[in-house]
Amino acid sequence: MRRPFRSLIVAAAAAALVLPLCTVTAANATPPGLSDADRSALRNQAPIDLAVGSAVWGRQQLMDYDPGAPTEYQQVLGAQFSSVTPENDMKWDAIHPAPDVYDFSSADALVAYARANHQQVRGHTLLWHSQNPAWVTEASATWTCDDARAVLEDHIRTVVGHFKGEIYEWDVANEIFQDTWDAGGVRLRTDRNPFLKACADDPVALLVDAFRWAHEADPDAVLFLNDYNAEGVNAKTDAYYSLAQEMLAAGAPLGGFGAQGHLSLLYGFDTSLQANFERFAALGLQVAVTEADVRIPLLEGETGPTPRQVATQAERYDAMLQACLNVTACSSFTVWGFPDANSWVPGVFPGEGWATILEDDYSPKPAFDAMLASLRDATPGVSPRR
Ligand code: 9MR
Repeated sequence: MRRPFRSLIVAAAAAALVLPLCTVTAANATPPGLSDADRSALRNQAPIDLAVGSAVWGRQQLMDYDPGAPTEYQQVLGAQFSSVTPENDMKWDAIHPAPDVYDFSSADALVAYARANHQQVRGHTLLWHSQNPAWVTEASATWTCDDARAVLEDHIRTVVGHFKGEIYEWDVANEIFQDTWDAGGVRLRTDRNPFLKACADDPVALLVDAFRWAHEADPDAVLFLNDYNAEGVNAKTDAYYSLAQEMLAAGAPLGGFGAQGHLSLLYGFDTSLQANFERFAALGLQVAVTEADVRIPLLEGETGPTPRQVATQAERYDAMLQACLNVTACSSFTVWGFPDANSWVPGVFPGEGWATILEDDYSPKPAFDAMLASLRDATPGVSPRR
């Protein structure tokens, strides 16, 4: 059974453009102007201090955007979400393909789309071991720390400066810690991250400066550390907690900690997410769920998940959202793309899939319904959490 969801989308998109979301603040108030379509939109049910976002690949989805004739995907993105994250468009290989070449074309298209749809933009990402262009990989073989610093400073100042005033949160440093199962255990990625490698003698000094450069280029953006397997209280998040304290003590303009939230039903759910968020919030940081998806191991011969798997997926998405709602420092909750046809999961995890909150025809899955219900319960109407 499918609800008549798609027919509501256009009306919800239109309402999102005209409704001043912050005018209704009383608890339990349902804004009189909200139609059924508005009540079916995540962005309209979220607290006014919580952005609800999705990753989107601007190059593939938004280059042809015409506000007068949006594609169905573009309508859903605008109707449901108050925030967008470039899934790939602001990564080094996309935006800085050659030493003296910056290509902002697809990221600019994404920012223009977000503006037209009254959405905020999460910047992603400035310092990462992955998706670096060949010229970085090649040059870094002989980098001194000063060389690496010069390249990184130019990149951060140029990219953050280009989008100054357009980005509310930046993932400055992404996945900079190894995992417990990596050789050497949980420690900064001084082997695989070319910048940390060149500055392995004092990688924290590089991180502090990376945050400083970003802050100088856009003082209004909140600057995040971001990682996977960083939901609960564990060895990796312990390392982040120590690093955050060290960076703050050194005066770094660190503003947030992001747990990506890439979950799989092959593993259990760590219920310490809220406790983890609370300890980072106690340092004065914002927290966020930045890349939520819940992939399902699909049984051989089956075309889709079992009802039990579907229900468990909904519980996991909802549990992450609940942890965020329960911590007022949680400023954004972002799902990592939709629908399943756009998900990164099948290409990387053979046998797993069905990871997003919308079906390929954009009808809502139980995970979507659970999230919508939680947003409503937490803040009936559009009232704030605090
Ligand atoms: O979803 C992204 C996919 O399209 C890219 O091919 C991939 C390349 O590494 O990166 C994916 O996004 C990642 C994100 O940037 C950082 N956290 C993990 C995400 C999933 O791999």
